[in-house]
Amino acid sequence: SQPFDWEDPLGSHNLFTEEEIAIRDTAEAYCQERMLPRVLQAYRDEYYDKKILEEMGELGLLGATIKGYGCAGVSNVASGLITKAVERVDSGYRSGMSVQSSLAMGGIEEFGTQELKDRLLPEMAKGKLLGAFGLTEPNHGSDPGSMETTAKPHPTKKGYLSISGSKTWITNSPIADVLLVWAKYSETGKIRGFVIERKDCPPGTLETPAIKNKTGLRASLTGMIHLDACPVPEANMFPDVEGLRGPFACLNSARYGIAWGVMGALEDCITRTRAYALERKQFKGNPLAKYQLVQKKLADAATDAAFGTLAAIQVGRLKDDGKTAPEMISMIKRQNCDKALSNARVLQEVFGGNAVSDEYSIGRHVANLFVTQTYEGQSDIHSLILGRAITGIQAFV
Ligand code: TGC
Ligand code: FAD
Repeated sequence: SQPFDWEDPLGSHNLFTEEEIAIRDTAEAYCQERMLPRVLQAYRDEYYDKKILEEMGELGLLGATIKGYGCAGVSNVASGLITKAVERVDSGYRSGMSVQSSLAMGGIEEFGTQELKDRLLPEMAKGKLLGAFGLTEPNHGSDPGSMETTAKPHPTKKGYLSISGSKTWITNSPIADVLLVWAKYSETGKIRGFVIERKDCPPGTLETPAIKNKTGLRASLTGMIHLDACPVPEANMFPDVEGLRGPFACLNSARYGIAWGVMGALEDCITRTRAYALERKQFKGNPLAKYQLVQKKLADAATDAAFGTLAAIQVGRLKDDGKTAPEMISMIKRQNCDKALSNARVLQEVFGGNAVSDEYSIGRHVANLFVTQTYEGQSDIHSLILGRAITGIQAFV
């Protein structure tokens, strides 16, 4: 028999290839040595160092599953391991990466013209061009199909469209060079994807103000996108996809990544709580870890982290084989985000008053994990997606 490893209780590392382990180790070394030392101050200052994406680009961590265009072309499990390593440090850093890799680069790779791919993807893979993904609007979050942003033929510029509308809660928008925006095309009334390049937008047609004073995800930049008759070349409209299938195809990859990432945040909570419980003594010099109630909290969290990781590996392998249904991704996104948040909230109790000090990081993870449960489909929305698949009856409306 083998000794029990509390850091990998169900031996998930046995399921990884040598290449996947090497990629994991590279990502973990970078995240622990270069990212972790920055996060406390960044979170306090609500500051996102955009050099992080460039550093990740140098290591081949951006758009990692994409084949060609200077991307690494690794398996979905390897990409999950990268995501988990980043989110072990902070969900905000993972957010910045997910938007760049899965949503912006992934969308261009899947639906963009060859010209857009050749021109944008190599620079995005290096982290030199930064991406954003604008689906949510002030009046339409869970129900993006009702969006009000429109694209219509430009009244004066031939070969151009004119896009007007507002998007909100958009990760990376204040610093993004390339904004993948979803809007209704006036000629058909259908949703289409548009690649908006900041450098080409005349003054006043594109504004991306930051949303300040957030209570979570403070080490990530979030903002709005205001478009006022913004001229966009017709060639920057995705040619072959219309309707919500376009944005949701990008979301399938990003939601899959979140299911992995939050397991990294939860594992960091477990590691920190275990260390604290072994160190802190109450009642006759006993460490907190001696008490059964504290042990149960750790046992619950370690179990959920191990189960969640195994489920993510399984979906990753199916994804590589082209055998995933979107509902599988809803299932692991919902389950892993809910379990990461609920366990982190319980583990927070073990720190007593010290949980309130940001030096202990547990409060930061709890605040971040609330956001992960909310974006890319709030958990109750994923319950309804699953409920629809189970019963055949939709309950959204
Ligand atoms: P519904 O009728 O369900 O579907 C409309 C069309 O879309 C297709 N579709 C999908 N295609 C691929 N993958 C999926 N997962 C798909 N889900 C749906 C569907 O087949 C249909 O196609 P067609 O060709 O027949 O038209 O549409 P609905 O309007 O009833 O949708 C309801 C609902 C609730 C499922 C959906 O709107 C939803 O998922 N809402 C949640 C919104 C959301 O996830 N927003 C995310 C914004 S981006 C973000 O949060 C980034 S955070 C990034 C970070 O910082 O990390
Ligand atoms: P609402 O849709 O108003 O929902 C509020 C509550 O009502 C939720 O609990 C929801 O589950 C519930 N609800 C809604 N409809 C139903 C129903 N039919 N039945 C039962 N319950 C229902 N969006 C982007 O496009 N790009 C980004 O990069 C991005 N980054 C984000 C970063 C951050 C920090 C945050 C907080 C959000 C980000 N979002 C982004 C937006 C995010 O996707 C939305 O917040 C999310 O989809 C929920 O939409 P909403 O906030 O409008 O909530």
